[in-house]
Amino acid sequence: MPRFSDTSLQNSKPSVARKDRIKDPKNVKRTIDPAILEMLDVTKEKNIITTFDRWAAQQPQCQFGYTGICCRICFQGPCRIRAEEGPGSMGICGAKDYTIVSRNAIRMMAGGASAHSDHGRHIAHVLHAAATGHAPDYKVTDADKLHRVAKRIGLNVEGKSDMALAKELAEVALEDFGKQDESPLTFLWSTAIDARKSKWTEMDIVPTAIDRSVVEVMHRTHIGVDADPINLIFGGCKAALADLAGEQVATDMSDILFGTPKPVMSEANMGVLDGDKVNIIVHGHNPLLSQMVVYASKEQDILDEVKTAGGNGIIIAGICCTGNEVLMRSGIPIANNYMGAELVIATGAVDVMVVDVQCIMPGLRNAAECFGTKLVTTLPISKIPGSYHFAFDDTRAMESAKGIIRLAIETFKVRKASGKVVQIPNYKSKVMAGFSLEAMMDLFAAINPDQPIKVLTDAIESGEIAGVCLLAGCNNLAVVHDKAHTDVIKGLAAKNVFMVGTGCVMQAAAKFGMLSYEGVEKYAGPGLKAFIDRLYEANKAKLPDKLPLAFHMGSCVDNSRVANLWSAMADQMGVDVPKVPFVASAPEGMSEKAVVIGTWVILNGIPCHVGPIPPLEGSDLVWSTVTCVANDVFGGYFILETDMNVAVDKLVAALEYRTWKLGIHKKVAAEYETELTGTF
Ligand code: NFS
Ligand code: SF4
Repeated sequence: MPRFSDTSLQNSKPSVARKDRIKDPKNVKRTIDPAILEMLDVTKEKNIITTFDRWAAQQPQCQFGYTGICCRICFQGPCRIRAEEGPGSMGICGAKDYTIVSRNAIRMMAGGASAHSDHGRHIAHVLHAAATGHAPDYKVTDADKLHRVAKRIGLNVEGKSDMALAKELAEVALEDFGKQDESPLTFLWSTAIDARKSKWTEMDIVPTAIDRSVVEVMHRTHIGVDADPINLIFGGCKAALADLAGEQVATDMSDILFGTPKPVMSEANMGVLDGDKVNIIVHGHNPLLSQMVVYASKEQDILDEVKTAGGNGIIIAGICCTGNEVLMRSGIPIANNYMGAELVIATGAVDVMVVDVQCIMPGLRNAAECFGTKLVTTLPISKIPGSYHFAFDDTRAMESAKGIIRLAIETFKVRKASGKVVQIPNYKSKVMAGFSLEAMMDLFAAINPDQPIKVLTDAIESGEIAGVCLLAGCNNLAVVHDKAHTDVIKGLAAKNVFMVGTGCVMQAAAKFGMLSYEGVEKYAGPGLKAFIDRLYEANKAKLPDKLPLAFHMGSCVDNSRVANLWSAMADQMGVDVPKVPFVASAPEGMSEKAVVIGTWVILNGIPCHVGPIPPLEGSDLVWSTVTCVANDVFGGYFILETDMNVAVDKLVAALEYRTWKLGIHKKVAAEYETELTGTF
């Protein structure tokens, strides 16, 4: 039997020493986005501070915090690990580096799980309210999806009206948050494959209620509870699986309420704005608000008011994941990703930026004030001093959304009357998005109607493509904005890796022409190009354009769609997920949500690259647990690597290793006429 030849890339050390990681730290122009570069000149000239200035001002950053060995869990602290041995090697309570690092890490996971799941809970509540007549502006838009999800979780669908079924479904979803029994979460158990479920059960990390898993993390990390790093990390793993369930709830409920995405064309970057129109930016995460603003912008009374105000029309554009939600379902353009939010305001063309929750920089308020933009917060848990607060009322959603648009129309009038010139950088790229799992399967079904997913797995087994990579995550100025994302995408494309993605990385891809066929022509290796062309040829009649280089699957909660994709691949191949040639990369990961997603990606058995190094280096034990031991236990592990070329090599090596191993298993199974091994 041949041995796998190149193991040099299977190591857990980042290739760049800590002191050399932040290149050119005081340079404010840490981006390759031409629109942001143009706007940074404007903010500099006008003396307006943006996140790019604040990053430079924070350099150099504290190395205790950077490596995770600062503890502030009780206020005897902060305690920092300052020595290898003696009293300085522990916190005041005696906590060692590994306890401090793992406690901090799992609190990040709990934060991420809370954010995603609370978002999911809100949507489940609204579905319930819609089904019981309390939120009349929302309805079941995708009854097929409602039925599919209901059947998946084991509800009897016969003879029930859509509304009755929606109510029942929402109730089951809501139970997953707070039930008190010991049964697994319905929204986790109804999607994972059996081999993963046994693994998680064996490891005792199966969450029984989403909220409880978060509370348990907060409890066990209180001073003087859990000090065992492995036990702590396993507690974090439970919260991570709860997060996956919360994301699944968010995705399923959003599709039912607003429709399951299908391929759609749009555009990305600041050039989508138009100074003669009323410009509204939706920024944040929850489609309950943004989708309603989109609906409201099409109402006749609103269109008439825009006209009367002298507007040439109305533009809604998105930032961050709520932008992804409305791009996927309504083709709403992308103005920028997380890091560009203040610079979009600096165009002077934004009349209202309306936000809900998550990844909304408090610094936006300053930019908004300087450029005459009204920053509008909408939810009780997310307010920013100095901004406007318009309480968004689910029970009168359309009226709330119209109120926000009317504020934009008023601001537009003031902008026009003042004769203020706007400066909109002339950059935008064509985008194809809308690839829900259903849309992907539909593409595959045009080639193989009986077993659509086999189109993807066959392409891997034949060597046409090297495997699949999930591109996920945020922006982080520890790397050069959008450069890390685009470098990873270019590198993987050249190596024939099929890419799906979510979140702010997809907005980077969108801005740089990688969500259109232009990206295929420029960057795809021959196998990947042949595969994408073949998919297009089979689906030509129903597609609005040629297919893109990377397939946009939605917002960050829609990573659940990607988990469903690899589960479908594993199922078809008859193996556990760690055998599937599938990897993940968050080249610019930053948020607690990214930490928790990365964790459940690993628990699913997928190697996961993160570009900026998370605060784990302060404990060798924790570092080797997440980069090596995790692989033995779950089949997934973190690849923490700041050099994007090396990261691409490591990701491709991980895919090649899996394909090689799968080949061996197949050979053995054929030789001995046995089943493929179900373990890894
Ligand atoms: Ni995900 Fe999407 Fe962007 Fe990161 Fe923030 S918006 S939810 S957390 S920064 S990708
Ligand atoms: Fe220090 Fe322990 Fe308190 Fe942390 S919990 S701040 S290590 S005394």
